[in-house]
Formats: sequence, C-alpha cells, structure tokens
Amino acid sequence: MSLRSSVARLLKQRAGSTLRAQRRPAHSVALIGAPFSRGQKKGGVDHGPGAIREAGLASKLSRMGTIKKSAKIGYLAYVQEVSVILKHHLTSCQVYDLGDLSFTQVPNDELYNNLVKYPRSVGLANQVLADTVNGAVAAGHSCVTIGGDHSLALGSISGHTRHYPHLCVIWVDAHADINTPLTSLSGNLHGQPVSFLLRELQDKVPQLPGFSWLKPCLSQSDIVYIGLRDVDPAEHYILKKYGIQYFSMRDIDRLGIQKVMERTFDHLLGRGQRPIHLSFDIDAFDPTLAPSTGTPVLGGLTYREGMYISEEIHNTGLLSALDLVEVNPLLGVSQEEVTATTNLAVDVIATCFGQTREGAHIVFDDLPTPSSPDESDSEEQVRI
Ligand SMILES: [Mn+2]
Repeated sequence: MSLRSSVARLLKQRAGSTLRAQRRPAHSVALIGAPFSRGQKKGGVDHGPGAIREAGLASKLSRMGTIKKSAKIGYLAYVQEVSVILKHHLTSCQVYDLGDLSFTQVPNDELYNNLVKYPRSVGLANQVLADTVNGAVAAGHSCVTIGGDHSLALGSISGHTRHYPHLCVIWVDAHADINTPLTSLSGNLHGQPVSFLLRELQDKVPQLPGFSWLKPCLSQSDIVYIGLRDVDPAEHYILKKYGIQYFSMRDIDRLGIQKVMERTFDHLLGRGQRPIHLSFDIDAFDPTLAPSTGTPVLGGLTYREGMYISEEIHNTGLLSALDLVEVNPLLGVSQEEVTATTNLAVDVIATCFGQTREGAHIVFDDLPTPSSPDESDSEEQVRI
C-alpha cells in the first residue's frame, strides 16, 4: 500500500472510535517506520524499523486490544480475555501501522561548507516525515516514529508542532544533538537537529540546501534533556548560554531518576499542561543494554531508569508523539546483542503507552453477583 493511500485511510479513521477505555482515555497509536540513515555515516540504522517491528512492537501494543464484555461471552471467557491483557500489563491501545516511508535518493547531494553530509537528503526525508506526523496527529492519533537516525527528529517535531504549536520536548539521549552546522565536528546531521528547531539559535544556523521548508518551532524553555554524557564543547556552551534545562548522567546519579522526572515535569508543565513529544535515542541506555547503536557511550541509563522515565511520561497522559531512534541491527556483534537492543526499544515504546512493571489494574464495570445472568452461562458456579 502506498504511503499516500495509507495516510488517507488513516485520516478517515476516527481515532479510538471502537475503543472502550479501561483505565485511561482510549488512545490509538499511528506507527511510522522511517528507515533513514543519511544523518550519520554507519550503514544499518535504516534497518531499525524492520528489526523493531520483528521484535513484535505492533502486536505487543495491540495484542491487548479491546476488552468487550459482550452479552455473547460468558464471564469465564471474559476473565480469560482479561487475563491475556493483564499478562501483557497493557491498557487498551489501537495500533494503525502506516508501514515504512520510502525516501527519494537525492542525486549529487554534495557536502555543505565542505563538511555537512547529505543536507538535501536529510531535508527532503524530514519534509516527508513532517507531513506524515502532522497528518497522524491531526487525525487524533499518538504518533510513533521508528528510526532511522536522530536527524529524523527535525521532521517529527516540526510536523507535530504544526498541529500543537505549544508542545514540549523531552530528549532522552547520551548526546545533546544541538551542534549547529558551523560548530559540528563530524558534519553528521544526526548531531544537529535541535539547533534547527530552536528559535533562539536561528541567527547562528545557516540555510542548508533542502531545508527551506523548515521553520524553528521550539523555544529554549520547551525542551529538557535526560541522560547526557557526551557533549561537545560548543554544545555545552549552547546549553549554558541559552539556559536549556538538562539532566546529565551525573545529575541522575546525584538526584535519582525520580527527582529528575519531577523537575522535568515542573519545568515543562509547571505553568500548564501541554502535549509531550518524547525523542528517545536508544544510545541513552548503557551500551551493555543497547549495544546495537552507532555512537554508544559508557555509563548510560539502567533498564530501570529507562522504564521509569517511560512510565512517568505515560502517567502524565500527555504523550502525543514519540521517536525511537538509532537502533542499528547491523552493529551487534551477536544476534543476542541485536535482540537485546530491539527488545529494549519495544519495551520503551510499550511502556510509554501503558505497559507497567507492577501490572495493569483493569476497571471492571461490575463484579458478578449470584443473580448475574453471566454466571448462569456456565453450569458450574465459578468463584473469582
Ligand atoms: Mn541522538
């Protein structure tokens, strides 16, 4: 199915129309694969969406599906259905998988300023992604973009802000990705997306070929970083000069992840609720947990810290779009490493949409009573 027709189909579907919320308002998730790798130089990150799908993302999100206690099924069948859902610790979540975007190769995509790589390819891919994310969010879905490299946040955040101009961003990453094209040492655009998005930096960012569609859409107070531990000197200067809130791994050591999340929400939501865009780079995790990624850095998030961040973001009820980027299945030294990384990515996404470690509490409409007609479905009296 072409992207255009799947987006058209998506737009026709009314988000959550068939859902019964068990715990929170019904939500539906639009899944977009963005197999894009030109924001950095290692091959394989374009296989990220495929690997994460293979790890069972869509089924994990939707398997719990909808619980309907229809007149046709007896209480036993209902309890069985609920137990399947509880086993996966998820609340109801309808998934619309839009498949993978296909990106046009831009010929003669020469370096900008003798350094910045593939500006036209990155610009065009993100223009397509921005339109797709905007369409999905406008149709009422939460939008999950699976990368691909982190230059994709240019498109996903731009498209998201087109519908929710007042949104805020939580950027979970080992790196700040806030170099400008003029401060970048590598020329890789996956290390620069935030500089293009921030209004305060616009007089420092040159116009790149392929980027004319892109407008800065965030202010310095709209973003919080979590997990930083490999920040270039120019990036550190930018973070300090513009007063951007960040929690490095050292801050997490000092405060604990619970305080870090409290302060993140105070900073972003203290003056009122607004949609959250979570941009999650898998390299925020320690390389022992997420080895299959292009720029691993020692001393990253533990599994528990990553899950806590995701749970807390889910608990706000404000998550509107999520990027999960930089999973590179060609970089594992063994299949186990690749599987560990893709499973971790799936856990982050599922947790952001309601998977819990303590188990889900399903709200029953009513408990069976001796006079309930459901109980008479079964010959045997069942005590629950
Ligand atoms: Mn990143």
